[in-house]
Amino acid sequence: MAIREILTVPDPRLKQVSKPVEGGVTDEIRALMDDMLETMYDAPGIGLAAIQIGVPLRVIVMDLAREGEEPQPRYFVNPEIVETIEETKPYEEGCLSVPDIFDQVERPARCRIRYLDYDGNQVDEWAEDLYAVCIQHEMDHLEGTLFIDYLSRLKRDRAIDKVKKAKIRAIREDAN
Ligand code: GNR
Ligand code: NI
Repeated sequence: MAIREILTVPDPRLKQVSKPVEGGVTDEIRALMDDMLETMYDAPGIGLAAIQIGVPLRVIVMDLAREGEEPQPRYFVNPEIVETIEETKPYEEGCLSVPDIFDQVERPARCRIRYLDYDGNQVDEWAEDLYAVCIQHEMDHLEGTLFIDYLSRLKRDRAIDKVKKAKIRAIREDAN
């Protein structure tokens, strides 16, 4: 297992549409998911899409357990949202690819998802609460969409500028 570098805006790779995994959940895909989970825990974050470490495949990992709780790693290969309810809910979102920026995003409150798990078994289930927020946020990454794309252009441009400036500052401090 290895911790990989997380891409941040405005890296153009984050805008790519990720490709479906062909040939099922192989050991190679499991190794990718192991690296993603380790990278996510290290960050730390509650979800991670493969494109965030530069791999344009439809693979997601997640763990919604709170600090002190037993870890609950979840793995999603070729996930699809097959149904959503009309009711929407706002949630204060953040993203490891847009570090230290948080804002409200409104999304369907529940969605039904279908995916292959770590063992390659197909799962079909409803997601609600934080699970619904996070899976929709991660599915957006697979389409090259970030949560800041739902904000006004002014807010989005400011967010990207802040991340760019923080990166420059970090590099400077590293040199000292
Ligand atoms: O760690 C994360 N927290 C979070 C908080 C609210 C809504 C979505 C998320 S996902 C984010 C990790 C991430 O960037 N996943 O793509
Ligand atoms: Ni994200």
